[in-house]
Amino acid sequence: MSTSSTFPSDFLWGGAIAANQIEGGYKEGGKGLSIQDVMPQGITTPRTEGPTDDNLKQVAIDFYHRYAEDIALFAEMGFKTFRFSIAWSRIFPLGDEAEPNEEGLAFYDRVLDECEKHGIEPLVTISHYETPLHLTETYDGWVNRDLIGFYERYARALFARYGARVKYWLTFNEINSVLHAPLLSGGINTPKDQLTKTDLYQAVHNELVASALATKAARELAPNAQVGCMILAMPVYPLSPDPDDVMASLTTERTNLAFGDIHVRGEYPGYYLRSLRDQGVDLVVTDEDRAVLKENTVDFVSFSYYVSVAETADESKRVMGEGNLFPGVRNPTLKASEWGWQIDPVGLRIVLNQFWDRWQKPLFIVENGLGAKDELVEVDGRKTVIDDYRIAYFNDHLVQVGEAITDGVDVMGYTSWGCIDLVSASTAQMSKRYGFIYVDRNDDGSGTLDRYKKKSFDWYAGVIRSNGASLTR
Ligand code: BGP
Repeated sequence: MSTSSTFPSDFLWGGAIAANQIEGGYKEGGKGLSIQDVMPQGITTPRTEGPTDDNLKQVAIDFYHRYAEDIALFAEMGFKTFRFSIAWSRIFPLGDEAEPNEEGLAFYDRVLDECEKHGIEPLVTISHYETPLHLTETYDGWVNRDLIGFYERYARALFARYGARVKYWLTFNEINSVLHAPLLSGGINTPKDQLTKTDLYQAVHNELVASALATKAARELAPNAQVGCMILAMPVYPLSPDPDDVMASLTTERTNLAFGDIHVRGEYPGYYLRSLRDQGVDLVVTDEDRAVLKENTVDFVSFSYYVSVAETADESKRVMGEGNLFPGVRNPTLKASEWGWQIDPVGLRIVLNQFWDRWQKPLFIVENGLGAKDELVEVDGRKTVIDDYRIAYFNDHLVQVGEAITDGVDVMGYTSWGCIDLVSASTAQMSKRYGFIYVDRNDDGSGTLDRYKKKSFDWYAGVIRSNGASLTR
């Protein structure tokens, strides 16, 4: 049975990517190095001293040179929006310069030209796991308060240049992930096992203040823009109805919810302050920081959603499964992807309802998708992938988005993650494919970089064309 469309007529259908996972051109156009240049295996191994040839991200899928062709393919699917990130080190190669790099700014002008040509609304992430390496090595990343000023200068340069062309902005990708992946998410050079809790939470605080200052800058420089936070959403279910398990799941979930609470309400919630005290964390928070947070709350909340997890107070039952960047207690009722991420479409409806009830802010699903191994085959003389598993994943999740909209949740749009195959963030593999478009590149770097439409390409085009009415329950 197909669903009659519950999606609003202005629903922003599209796809999402991040600069470091698709652009390549890692030293072109005056670009400086970023943390990604010393993370050839993602978060699975410690950073390297300098760039190494085995790093797939040096070329990635060569979007730096093929952006026009790729955006045309997105347009062919009918994208209303395209979420991309700007590589900070293209604009400020070291991160602490006074003036931006014109060649870097000009590259994104060209990307925006292509979006405009096809009537695609850009959705721009200011910082997506690509802190300039110099800021990591010289300042220890976000542990250092100086980063606030460098980020604000960078954000101001973007609003000044693109503010009239870009309506939707996200300040930090999955801002809560810094607690789990300090180098990837916070540009923090100190290895995780040597990082003090105080330094880690100071980095969190510095990012939150920077996020609010970017929102403030957008109000001044791009008054028509809307600024959202971006949270890694991962609903946490109690493993059993035992009240201790319910409390444990609430406590774990709050480690993520706190970031939305602060962005939306402009202050630290009591449970968060208690957790800092319990952990012996002593933060430097100025009165000015408090005022900046309070006065510059977000217009909307965006989030990624891949998995739900469980939680229990009983240590002996804490069997861990894989998650997006950090593990969680395995839910025995759910199946998992080839990478062990548990698949839970209803969890997306739960998150949407929970966030709406809690914050009453428009919600934007800016990442969701299935990382899977694909096989390129030939059908009627054309290379393609018969990815029915991916179609099923998207269909089931989008049906739940429709349910949430019927529940009364204000959902602005949906951008699937990795609408074109790209290098994975956690494992740096090409073989973990998310796209509607196959890119001929392998884990060993071989391949022509040619693009092929998968079966899901036409399927997603149909969903967009029918505004969700073609989804099946
Ligand atoms: C999120 C990141 C993305 C992305 C996605 C899938 O955490 O924001 O950058 O890559 O997860 O994760 P992975 O690439 O590790 O499969």
